[in-house]
Amino acid sequence: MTQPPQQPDSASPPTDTAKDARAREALGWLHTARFLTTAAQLNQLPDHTVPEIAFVGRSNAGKSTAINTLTQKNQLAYASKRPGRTQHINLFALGRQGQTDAVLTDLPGYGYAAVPQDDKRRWQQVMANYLVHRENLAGIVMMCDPRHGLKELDEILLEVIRPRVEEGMKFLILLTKADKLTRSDQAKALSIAKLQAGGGDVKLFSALKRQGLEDAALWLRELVESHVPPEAPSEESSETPPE
Ligand SMILES: Nc1nc2c(ncn2[C@@H]2O[C@H](COP(=O)(O)OP(=O)(O)OP(=O)(O)O)[C@@H](O)[C@H]2O)c(=O)[nH]1
Ligand SMILES: [Mg+2]
Repeated sequence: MTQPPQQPDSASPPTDTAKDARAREALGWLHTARFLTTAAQLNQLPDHTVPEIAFVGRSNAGKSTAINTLTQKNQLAYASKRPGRTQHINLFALGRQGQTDAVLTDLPGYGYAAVPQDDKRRWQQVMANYLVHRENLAGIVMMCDPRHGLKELDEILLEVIRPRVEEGMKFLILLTKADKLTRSDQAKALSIAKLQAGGGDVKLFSALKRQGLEDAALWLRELVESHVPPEAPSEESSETPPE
């Protein structure tokens, strides 16, 4: 006897959840990433109002690799086994149909011992100025290798951005290279980092295993969708209006 065609069971959970669809949309949006520009100092940064999201963290933490994985573009940001590879602020535009609706910035890592003291200081200053004063900075993703935990320079950076986070700027700690930890060490690292995050979110991430990819993509997408641009300066004409 032939079986009647199966009716969808309304009690069973949907196979394609709304979250999956949102994550696919977010990853598709990230895949529109293209190189925008590179800046050695702040006055070389483009003047735009779209929300910017900065990837910060110690040298070798995996910032450039995370950007490449999230955008599914292997050569976009320069990743390398040798620490200290990213030496400028690199900006990548996001948005469909050639429109830019957000920008990701890949910042040089800090804490790399082989960099001369003066260069280190100069960069720390540039970075602090960028994080504190960049008006359209809407979010910060701090990459941290959970095998080392948050180090002194990470803590200093958290202090630097604290006033902006208190004003509502979004902040995420991504625990990178999660593939190097066992499940139970991942869980431990997550709870420790949550205690240290001071109001920020914390997520596990592995570029190698693509772990946490969808969650990170959703975080970025939701940040951009909820971003309220800073008020534009009032357009007062220098000419006297007609009487
Ligand atoms: N196992 C593993 N290795 C990773 C992962 N992400 C990055 N790496 C490796 O870590 C090294 C450093 O990665 P980068 O992305 O260049 O690190 P970065 O933070 O951009 O470094 P700087 O530009 O020096 O600040 C590379 O050898 C990557 O292949 C990961 O999720 N898992
Ligand atoms: Mg890099």
